Amino acid sequence: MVNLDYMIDPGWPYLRLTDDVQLKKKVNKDDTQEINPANFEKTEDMANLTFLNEASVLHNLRQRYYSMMIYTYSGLFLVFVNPYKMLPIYTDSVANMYVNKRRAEMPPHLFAVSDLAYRNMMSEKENQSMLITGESGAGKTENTKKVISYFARIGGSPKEEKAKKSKGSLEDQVVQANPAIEAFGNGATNRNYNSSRYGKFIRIHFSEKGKLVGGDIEHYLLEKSRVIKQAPGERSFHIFYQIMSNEKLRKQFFLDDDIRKYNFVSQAEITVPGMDDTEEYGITDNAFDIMHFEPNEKNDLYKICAAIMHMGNMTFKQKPREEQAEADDLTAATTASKLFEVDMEQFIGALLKPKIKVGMEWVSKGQNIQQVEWAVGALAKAIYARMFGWLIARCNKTLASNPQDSAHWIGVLDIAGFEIFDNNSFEQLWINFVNEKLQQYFNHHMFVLEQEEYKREGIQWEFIDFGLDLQSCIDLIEKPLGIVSMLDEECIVPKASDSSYVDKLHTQHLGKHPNFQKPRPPKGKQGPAHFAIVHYAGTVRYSADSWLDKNKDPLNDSVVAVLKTSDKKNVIYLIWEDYKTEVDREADASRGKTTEKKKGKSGSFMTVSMMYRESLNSLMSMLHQTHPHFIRCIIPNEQKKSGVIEAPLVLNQLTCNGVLEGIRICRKGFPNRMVFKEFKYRYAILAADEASEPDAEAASKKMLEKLSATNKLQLENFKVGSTKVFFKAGILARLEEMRDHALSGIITKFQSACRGYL
Ligand code: AOV
Ligand code: MG
Repeated sequence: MVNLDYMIDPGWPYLRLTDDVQLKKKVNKDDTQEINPANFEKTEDMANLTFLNEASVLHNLRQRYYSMMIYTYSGLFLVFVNPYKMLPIYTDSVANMYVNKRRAEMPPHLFAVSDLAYRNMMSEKENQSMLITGESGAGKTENTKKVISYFARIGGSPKEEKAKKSKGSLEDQVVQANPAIEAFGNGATNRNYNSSRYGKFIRIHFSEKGKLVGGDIEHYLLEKSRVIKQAPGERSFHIFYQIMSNEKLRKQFFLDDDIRKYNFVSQAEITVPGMDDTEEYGITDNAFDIMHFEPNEKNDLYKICAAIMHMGNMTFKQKPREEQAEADDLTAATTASKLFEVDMEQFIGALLKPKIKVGMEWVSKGQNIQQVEWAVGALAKAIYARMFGWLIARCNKTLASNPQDSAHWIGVLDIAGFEIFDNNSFEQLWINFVNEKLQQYFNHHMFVLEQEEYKREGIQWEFIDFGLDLQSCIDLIEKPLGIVSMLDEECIVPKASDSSYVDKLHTQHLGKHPNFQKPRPPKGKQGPAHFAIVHYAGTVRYSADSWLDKNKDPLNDSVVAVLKTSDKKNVIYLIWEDYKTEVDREADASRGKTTEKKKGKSGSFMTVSMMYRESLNSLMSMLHQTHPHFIRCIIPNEQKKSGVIEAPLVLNQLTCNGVLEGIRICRKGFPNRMVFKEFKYRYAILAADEASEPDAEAASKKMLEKLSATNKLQLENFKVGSTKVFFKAGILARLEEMRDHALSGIITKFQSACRGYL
């Protein structure tokens, strides 16, 4: 007896059989799905599959992946499965092959979609967007880089060839902004050694003639907690280790040779397999040169990182019998202040006794040791996040195009996909909300296109906007009295807590809103949760612990005021330039200026949610001005191994990334289409007399009449347009079967005729 278990993918009931073994297993009929006819094997576009089901999609992607065909279309989606090995498919010569080609002319490829976007932009005079999503490690960032290089190439002018050699052509800069930003925005996680800890939208601007004229970058949701805390097996942002690999910088910034001395950045890993920090430092530094950063600007960025490392070593102790902390050892604080070019006494004083306004009076507020340590962490994170924002703005300055030159743009969105973890918090709510919105955008876009196609073909068929399917979940999150607004409200209620917030949510929505549920009890490694939201991709359990703090994200204004005493040329000053401390606001008010910073309802500052919402709204309104293209990246296994597909992992992603949702809405209409000519030739054998009519349209109509009159094809299963026939999912397979049957009948007849003749 052969043990067959090892041949079965864990994704049962989707079995994988080896050629020489016939595996028989009893399964429930409901657990099975129909197989497509053989001519659909490894199909390039899964929308053509006549049976559009999960098993077929998985099977098709898997079979193609085994042949390293890593790109596959699924209707409007381009699906990518991470090959985890370098394939020679991104070379200049391959890129050239895709220039000016229609989708059907070449195998599915990222370049095909990129070229389509460029051509659309030129012909429709419309902005374009490429939406690249997927789980961590799926390949979003690598694909983004390839897209940007493709656009830089086709938009680059030959005149720039010379400039290119001399460093710093626009084409180079558009590409080189990435390594500069990645050093500060990426870090090693267990899932991905080069994980982007932020989302980005890069716009490439083109002139009327399609020439590259500039670019700009917007960033979202930087995971700043990584600056002070790393999970086991992970590292902080790459730049810290790059700085530590360079002796000159270590000396200049008073850093010890041993990185383990720096608490903030050495809680877990300090090296990454296959990554040479010295070499990476060279790449980062060179990218800054290409981006035309001044030597003092890039030096300041490194310096701030070093100061943050020193800040992590500041130690405090509790004063005996007092609720007040004091400095323990001042070495680290002295070095950090020196690097920030601020007065150490003021710096430490602001941390220990921040000034706050009580009524009309400014008073010093005592802080205990936990409060001070917390404030140092919050400050380190805020400095890093603001520095990151400044760095991107600085890149944008270099990439800026002359507004008159820019006619259109193509935006590339590289943003984390839907997340369902064992523990889901505020961060996951936002990621999932963004994805819910993006999926709605996709559904709506598909609806519009379908309607247009049906109209063009003169077919009567009323769809309901597929985008509305997601509206109720979106409302639950964003409407007044929704999850986010109630959180914002709770942040200004005195004595409010995470649990008072949860209570209010329950009272408001439990049993009343279909997308709001009591969480199921934790399973396996799951932690406790307070509520669950039914997203399109699945039901997610959320814990509301620390949400009030995460949303308020309080910062010690007094210490910011001290940082703002640094020289106005220093980056540490520049990153705070537009931040209004309470003192600044008071000074502005007395000068009669209204503060620039927007205020919340009660006059408090913007919450984190308010800022996120603003940037999400601006992203969505930009996307709505574009013709979108959707790329879905899939991680095939969790071991970073090439050629291995873990079926449940892939299936789960197909659900979360909307590929199956796309198929679901496809099935509502008539997803398989065939132009009259093709229909006539392929199925002539089923209605030979009718097919003899020379005109393809007339012949097709007659054939269809005959097929439905003989009950071989039901009227509700097809529609006749002005150039093609539309079929419900599964109908083509039936026609194929009939065709096979008819063909084998002919062959049998022919064979017996031959035999008789012999
Ligand atoms: P991500 O952007 O989707 O994750 P990356 O683009 O960083 O993922 O890809 C992760 C790793 O997969 C890369 O470092 C490569 O080793 C490999 N990889 C990705 N694309 C390709 C490709 N086209 N060819 C070969 N290898 C590839 V994250 O930013 O973590 O959400 O947060
Ligand atoms: Mg990434």
